[in-house]
Amino acid sequence: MNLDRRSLLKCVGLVPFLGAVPRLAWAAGQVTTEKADYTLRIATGQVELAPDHIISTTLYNGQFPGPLLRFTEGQRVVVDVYNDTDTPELVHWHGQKIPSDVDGTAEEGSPFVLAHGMRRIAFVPKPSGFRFYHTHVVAGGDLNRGTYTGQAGPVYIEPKDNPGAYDREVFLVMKEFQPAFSRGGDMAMDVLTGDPLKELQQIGESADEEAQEKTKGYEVGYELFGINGHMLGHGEPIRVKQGERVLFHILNASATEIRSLALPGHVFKVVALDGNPVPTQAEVPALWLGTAERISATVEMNHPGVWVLGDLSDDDRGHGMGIVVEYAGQTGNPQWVTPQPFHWDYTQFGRANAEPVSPDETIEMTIVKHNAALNGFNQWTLNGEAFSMEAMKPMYTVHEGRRYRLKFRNASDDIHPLHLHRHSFELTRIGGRLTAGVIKDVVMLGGFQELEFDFVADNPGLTLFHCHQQLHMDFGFIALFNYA
Ligand SMILES: [Cu+2]
Repeated sequence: MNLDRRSLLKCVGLVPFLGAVPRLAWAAGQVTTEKADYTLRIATGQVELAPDHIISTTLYNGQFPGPLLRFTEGQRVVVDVYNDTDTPELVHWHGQKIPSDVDGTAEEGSPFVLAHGMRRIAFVPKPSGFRFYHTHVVAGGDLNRGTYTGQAGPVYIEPKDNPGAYDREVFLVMKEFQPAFSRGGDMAMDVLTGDPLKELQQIGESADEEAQEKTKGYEVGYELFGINGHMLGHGEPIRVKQGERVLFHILNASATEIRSLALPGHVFKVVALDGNPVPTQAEVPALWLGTAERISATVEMNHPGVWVLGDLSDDDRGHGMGIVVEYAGQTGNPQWVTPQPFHWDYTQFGRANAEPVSPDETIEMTIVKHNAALNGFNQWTLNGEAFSMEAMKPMYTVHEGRRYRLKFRNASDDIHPLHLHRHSFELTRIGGRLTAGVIKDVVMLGGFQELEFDFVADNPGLTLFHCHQQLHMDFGFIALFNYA
């Protein structure tokens, strides 16, 4: 099948790197006896989601999530990555402004960590805040590859000065396991503010009519769900005291899904999105996170009891997507109360009435889904072009120092978590509203909606843009940016 051929081609494409990779690793050993700050070992291992649900997948250091890596902004870090698996791997440092060769993507030219090989990676971490690391290989039709595995772990880059007013930090990594293909078509979720645009619906309808396949392509569903590698009710609860202020750092490490989180009787004060402090620390009853998004939020523990901190989806929570919050001295079964319907609006965290800065240039991308066009998988095109992993051709050339506005037009009903590598961007328009000051590296684009964000070309080198939904990325939803 096409997929196998493609992954084979990728391995063949590796050959030119074969000489370079060991030399780099060796050179590091020769020049210095510097010890690595961290070692990551990629290998198959087991995760005990619950005593009767022990799963096997690829992990970092035999655990899920991978170890919390704490870096200091601006202080160089050395990470040794060992790959004990039979296939080449890539570790991507998500949300960091670092060079292309260490960012960890094939499209940007980062060398693979070869099967049963190692690579020493060194970079200066920035910007500060909550980031993460994860594999960046193509999974295609192989649900044992890419972000379907357990290869994800949190990174916290300590700022030079820490403004956080909280009693303690809790890191939560939301993740599904036991993926399987389904062909039911995915459920459209009423998550984001803003209305669908007629014009985009019409483009989507024409694509549907042109498609040879009348059914929608494969989607991925999951059997088991968990937070920090434990199904709800298993693993240690989060133990809190009345009056405490807890800072949660929440990561959606899903390969494909959008997640939500609520704690009955409590509100979240959002202090940072994707690790970047927000201009307006709005309080919300629930959080929504697209694939790879992070939210840092404080919660005042002022409602004693034993509670479920869980996903709004009854089905997913029922299959494990939650964790127990237990106040000191409280006992009993954890309680869940479904909150009122709530739409996620990024602009509430922006600067009120702010006009975004004018860009030097605007690039428009129209996103179209071609039902089941690739062996039963949906194909994705940006302005009519699906990215080719064989050609790896840059689509846009940017000039250092210029401010670019990317305008996305989504002619599909899917929500897309759009991700730009090696740069942060500022939201300027979403759901029909102007905004400023919200700095992110992933943002959800609603079905048949438009979205605009700006980025300054301030980190020369090949730069990958893609949808973080693994199925979308692997089947065309990628654009590569080159610097002039
Ligand atoms: Cu997508």
